[in-house]
Amino acid sequence: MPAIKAVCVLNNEPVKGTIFFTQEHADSPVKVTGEIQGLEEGNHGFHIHEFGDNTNGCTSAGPHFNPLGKDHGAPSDADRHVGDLGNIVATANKVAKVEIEDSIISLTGANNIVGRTLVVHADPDDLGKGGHELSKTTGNAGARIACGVIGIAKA
Ligand SMILES: [Cu+2]
Ligand SMILES: [Zn+2]
Repeated sequence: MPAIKAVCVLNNEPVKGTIFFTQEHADSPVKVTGEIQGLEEGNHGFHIHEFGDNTNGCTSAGPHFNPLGKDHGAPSDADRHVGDLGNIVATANKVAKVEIEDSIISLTGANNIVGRTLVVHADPDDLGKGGHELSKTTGNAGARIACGVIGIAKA
């Protein structure tokens, strides 16, 4: 069977980019790759939110994709939302190169992220450890500055 592929285009002036998702088999990790431009230098929360709904902009995407009812956390934590992909890092030229491998998200089955929304935040995700009232739900990552629905890509 060929690899499963999905793609998300972000086009939210001034933040733009394309992110690719590839999974060799149903039980393989998902490789998340691509580049996002127009970001302030530093860390930016990077999550899959529950709904593929952008009717009212990124707000309509709802909370982090969390089918198991867990707390927000770091990608490496056992206690995390399925949608918790941590932070991406923009350099001084405002570009973040994304190269993540994650074993919790999937492109098939119960943790399937296809049809949901990828969100980039204004602020760093504190990975559940910031002690803020929002740390355990959103990582206190601030505004949703870019988002796009994840779709099926040509194999
Ligand atoms: Cu988010
Ligand atoms: Zn989360």
